[in-house]
Amino acid sequence: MPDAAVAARSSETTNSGTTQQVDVAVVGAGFAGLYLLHKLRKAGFSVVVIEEAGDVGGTWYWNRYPGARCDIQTIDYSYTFDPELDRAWTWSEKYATQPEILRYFGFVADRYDLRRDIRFGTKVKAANWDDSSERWQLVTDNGASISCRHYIMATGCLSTPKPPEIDGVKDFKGAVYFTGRWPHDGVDLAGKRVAVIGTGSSGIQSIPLIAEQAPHLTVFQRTPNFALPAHNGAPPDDRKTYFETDRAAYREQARWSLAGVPYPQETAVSWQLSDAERRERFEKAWAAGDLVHILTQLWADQAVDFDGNALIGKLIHEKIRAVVKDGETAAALSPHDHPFGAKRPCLDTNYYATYNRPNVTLVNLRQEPIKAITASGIVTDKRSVDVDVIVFATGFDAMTGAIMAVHPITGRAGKSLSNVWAQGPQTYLGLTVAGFPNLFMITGPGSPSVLSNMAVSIEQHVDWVVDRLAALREAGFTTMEATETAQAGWAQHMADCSTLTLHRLANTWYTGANVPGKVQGLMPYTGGVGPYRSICNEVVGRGMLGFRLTGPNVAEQCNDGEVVRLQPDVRLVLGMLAEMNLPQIESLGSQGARDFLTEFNKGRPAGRPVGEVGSGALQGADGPLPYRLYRPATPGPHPIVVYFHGGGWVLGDELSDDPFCRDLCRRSGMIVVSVGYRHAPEHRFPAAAEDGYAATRWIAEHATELGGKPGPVLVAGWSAGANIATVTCQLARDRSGPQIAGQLLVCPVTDCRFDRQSYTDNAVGYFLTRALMFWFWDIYCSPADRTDPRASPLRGNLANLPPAFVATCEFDPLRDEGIEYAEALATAGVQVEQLQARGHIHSSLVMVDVVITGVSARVKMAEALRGFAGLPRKLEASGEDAAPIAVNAAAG
Ligand code: N01
Repeated sequence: MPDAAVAARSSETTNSGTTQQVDVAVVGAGFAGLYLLHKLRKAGFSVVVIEEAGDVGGTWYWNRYPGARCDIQTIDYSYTFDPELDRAWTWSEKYATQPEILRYFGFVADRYDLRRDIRFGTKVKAANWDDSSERWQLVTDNGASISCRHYIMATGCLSTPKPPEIDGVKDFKGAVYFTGRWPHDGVDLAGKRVAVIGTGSSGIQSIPLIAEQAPHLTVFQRTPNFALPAHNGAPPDDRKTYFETDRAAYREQARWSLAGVPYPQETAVSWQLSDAERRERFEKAWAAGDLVHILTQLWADQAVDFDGNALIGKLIHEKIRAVVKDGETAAALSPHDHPFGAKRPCLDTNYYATYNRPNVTLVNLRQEPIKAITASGIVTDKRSVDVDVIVFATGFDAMTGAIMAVHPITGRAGKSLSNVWAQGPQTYLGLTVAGFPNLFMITGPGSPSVLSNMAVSIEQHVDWVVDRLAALREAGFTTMEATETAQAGWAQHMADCSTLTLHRLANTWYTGANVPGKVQGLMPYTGGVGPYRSICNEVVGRGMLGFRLTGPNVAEQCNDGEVVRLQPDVRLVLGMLAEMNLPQIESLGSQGARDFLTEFNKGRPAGRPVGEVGSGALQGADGPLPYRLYRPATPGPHPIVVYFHGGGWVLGDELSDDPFCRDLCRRSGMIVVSVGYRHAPEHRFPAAAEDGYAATRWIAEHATELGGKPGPVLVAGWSAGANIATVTCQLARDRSGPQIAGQLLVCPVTDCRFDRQSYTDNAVGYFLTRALMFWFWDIYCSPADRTDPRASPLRGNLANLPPAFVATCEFDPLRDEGIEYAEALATAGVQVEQLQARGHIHSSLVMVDVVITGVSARVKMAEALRGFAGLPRKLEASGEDAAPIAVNAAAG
């Protein structure tokens, strides 16, 4: 239906008695509500929008404080659903002011004649699901109640200001304002002594302007926040040119990006760049004045690695010191308690310079908490500040507040949403809640929402929901409800995603930590906009996976299950590999496969620095073998780990697991010697096994020369390398040495049988395939030899072997033989620790700095090695282990 026709089409809304009957009711006439109304009408639904405010605009209707602007460039902060609308509006600035944004919403409302279906000045007081009519019944505070088939919350994420939580506010005789509810006719601050409490985005945007108007401003800061200059002005040329050259491509790239803004994925990691290169990147980002740029484009590990992130914090501290003249004030303004980006950074105009003004005072509440507000001002532990005006820029009960605080919502069997969410929000896709049929949330908790360009996320949600409603109607279904299984799976996926980022290290409104008593947990989805979109599409592609659909004249449909079981980064890696359309390795021949592996490894991030890397030759079973040695930066001598790389006894060399060897060396604080053992088909069974044993013996005998600790060594390996490592332990026991203190086996090959369940479940699709394992075995070992314990160690004598740590991965053909081996070792009386890595594939744990969710497993492996060597299991506490400090410990 063309847009013009939509605008002209009359609403099908009818009033029956005092109840307004509609297909869909929407709460909120902001960014999401307006598009919902338009799209639902276009799909032929009757709709009413309920809006508390007097006009459209949502958050932009309420947040009118001085300096309010968007912090995503307006070129990106726009509707894209109608190319004609996109062309019809041109923003005047890179970051539009609140009045201009509000004008934009008015323009959109007029263009599609939206206001006629919006009930302004109206609040929903209660929403109850009625099972018999399969409709939501809404009670309002103004006019008719509403009966609707579907109920959609387009209430925004930051719409419920949180109370001040400071004693004495009511006693204050002056004026009190909240940035989130700023008076529409403005506030005259001339001649007024003003206090601002709060230094989040609202405080940081308003403080410079308030300081220009008021004779004196006192800022009460509890937590300093990172702020960077917006450099507002005309939209930047590079962006504008790309946009105007190919608007469709620009918008599409944004839709599939991580943050909803068309930036590529950065690939260079911080330790690959020199100090000068990092500084250059940082200065460019600082000059760009773009939050998404600085949050994503510095280096690949900035948001996922504590050390990579800390580099940015230091550079920003320098900037603050360069601007703020008073050293103590500069120090107080410099954030030290959270990683950059873990709390939302702010875009500012003259924020830090404002503290050089003689009429501005900063009060550091970490040193002098607020005791109370009195009739004349604010009293801290150390002083009393008399003011005429207090501005609370203290933030919002974010994400859940916007849904729960609005009104009671009662779903199936009288369940209240507040009770269901008592321990934190539970949703499927951030869009729906089990037990609440036909209830939808736009940018709800569990969706990318506030960690993305909201414009892009809102459009995706609205499109997905309205398309589903239309498809439901088409198929004769009247209800749609998430299942408990799907919802629990989403919670697990959310938790997996959150381990990828550093958000867990900050107390923020993202986690609910800003509201005393609120259950804490990361609420937005951290997996990224593009991946989220592909998951939503997958739900539809797999027959509405995780939803129960019912209707009066159709059979119930329920494809129950979890949409994502893989770890999020593993899913991304597999997606990228699928896009590369790689050849089947076994089709390349052994040399071709080796060349392929060499090329493939060039694309992975460089391994992290260790104290020293050396190489040399050692004595194998039948001549010299190359080795690579990784030495920790700490003073030695260190215990030695003899490492065997993966590659099915056919591929790889002493360099091919370089990042993993470096990681083991750094985390364990031990020397790692990676052995270049001989490969099939040139050297078939038992060459690799015998080389493994000989190399271990040689290394143990030459430990002192290698700078290692004399005495028992440790062995480790991945895949076929783990097979060699454990075979070496059996041979060392049977051949009187060398002494081995422990074995680390990562996804080991332990047996030649292919009939275990994991070979069937994971035959294809997870990089190591069943066909590839067949090929490796065929090249390495004749069928007659395969039952030899030097090929299939599971068939050997397992008694009196060194203690073992066995790691297996859920989506690996080798999973079950690894688990069986660990169990058999334990039965034989060997001390064994097992780690079954959920959601991982065969190569996950060695893909250091690509599969970040493998970190906890890598930590455990290193700890196990240290335990085997008789060292304390933990090397040292890293900043990552530190818990964020409690922000709400004391009022103020
Ligand atoms: O709120 P905030 P906001 N005593 O929660 C402090 C979006 N936004 O309105 O950090 C003393 O960030 C609190 O201290 P602490 C944007 O996404 C966008 O500024 O809890 N202080 C903090 O300093 C943003 O992130 C724009 O220790 C108290 C401040 O108040 C989100 O909205 C503009 C306190 C609250 O900061 C929220 O921003 C504005 C107490 N009792 C907002 N309670 C754009 O540019 C709280 N604080 C688009």
